[in-house]
Order: sequence, then C-alpha cells, then structure tokens
Amino acid sequence: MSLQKPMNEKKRIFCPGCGLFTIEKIIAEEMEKIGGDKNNTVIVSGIGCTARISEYFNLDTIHTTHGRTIPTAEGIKIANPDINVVIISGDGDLLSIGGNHFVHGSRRNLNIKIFCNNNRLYAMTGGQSAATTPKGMKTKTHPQGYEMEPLDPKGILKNNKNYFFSRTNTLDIEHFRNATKQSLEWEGFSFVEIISPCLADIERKLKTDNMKELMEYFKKDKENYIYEISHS
Ligand SMILES: Cc1ncc(C[n+]2csc(CCOP(=O)(O)OP(=O)(O)O)c2C)c(N)n1
Repeated sequence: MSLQKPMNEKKRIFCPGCGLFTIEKIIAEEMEKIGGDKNNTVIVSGIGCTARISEYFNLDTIHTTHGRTIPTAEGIKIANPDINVVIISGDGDLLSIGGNHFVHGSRRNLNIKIFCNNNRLYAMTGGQSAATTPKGMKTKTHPQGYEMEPLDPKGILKNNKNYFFSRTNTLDIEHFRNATKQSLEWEGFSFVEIISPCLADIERKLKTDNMKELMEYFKKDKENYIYEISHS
C-alpha cells in the first residue's frame, strides 16, 4: 500500500505549483523503499502549510502545536526507541518559533529525522518574513526587501558531533531523493533543509521575482547543494 493517501480521498490544501507536492511524494516513496509502514514509522508535524502534510500519509501521525515538533518527536522516540520518528514541518515552525528546540534538540542528538520545507517565509499566514528569509528578499512584511542575514541551520548543527545534514531543493528531484534516502538511513540526528517555492500565492500577490532568484541561486553554484555527514 502506498504511504500517500490518494488525492481523490484526501484533498491537499497546497496551492498549484507548491513544492509540498514534491516533498510529500519523494519522502513517501523513499520511506516505502526502506520498509516504512504503520508498525514502525511515525510522522510529526507542527503548524503551517507544510505541517498539514502529515495527514496525507498512511501512517500514524501527530499534528502538534506550532514550533513544538522536536520535543514531541523526542518524547515519542524515548518512549519507543525502535520506531522511526520523522518530522516534516516548515522553516517558521522549526527554525523561528521552534528555533530553541532545534538548537538543544540537535545537541541531544536523538535518532530523529527532520525534513524542513524552507520556503523562506510564513506561507500559511500570508507571506511574512521568517528567520530564514534571505537578505533582500521581498515579503509581505518587507516589501522593499528583508534587511537581515538568514539563519543557517547548518551552522547550528555544529554543536552536534554526529549528524547528517543536507541542503537540497524541490527543483532538483535527483538530489532531493538522494538526500532523503541518506537521511532515512542515517543512525542519528538528521536535518534536510529543502528550499522550495511558495509561488502560487505569495509570488502572485507580491509580484516578486523570488522564484526566479531561487532558481538562479541553485543554477549558479553547486556549492549551494550540500550532503554533509559529521562523525564524532
Ligand atoms: C503559537 C502560534 N503562533 C502563531 C501562529 C500563527 N501561524 C500559523 S501558521 C504560521 C506560519 C507557519 O510558517 P512555516 O512553519 O514556515 O510553514 P509554511 O506555512 O510556510 O509551510 C503562523 C505564524 C500559530 N498558529 N500559533
């Protein structure tokens, strides 16, 4: 049985063109390949467009409060060490409101897998800037361009001596699939940052070139793609 609920049974809330369709499909397919099912895998998500993804999986899932995915996942893992605990949530959820849990959860280094949809803003509430918004990017709250440098999750992981990290994107399926596979197979704390577009709603309303700029960022420099494993 597919790990994705059929679209005609469970209508997705995602806008046309949203990277979340790709994120759901690739994670579900890679989980299935390693034998993920209701007996061994739980998905945890927080609040936001991304967080709605948990209800589209044929698995036990928990849609928890905003920013609290990591402590919830840690509780599940500590009580059930043999279960694969996978978080799928947004950058606002994991790195803004939940940023403190990411800092300390990564130091605690439990075997949990985090997939962060980094659309670089708060999508569900209408496109406000987040901790991950790149300098100069136009958002609803910064129509002239955001003025600060974005938070880099990879930098925070340096406190953990045994992690898997990847920066990937939904425009390069092969890289994203490979990062997902490696993350699911990693025995320890793992964070996959998936840069993805929020174009149908935010781009149209703001009339920005964020999407074009995003594609150029990945085209121009392969260093923007990362697979990194750290051993203690
Ligand atoms: C405690 C709390 N604060 C604020 C909100 C409002 N809120 C709902 S979704 C959201 C943004 C979510 O952004 P992100 O995690 O990046 O997910 P996206 O919608 O971009 O996928 C916010 C601020 C809330 N529901 N609960």
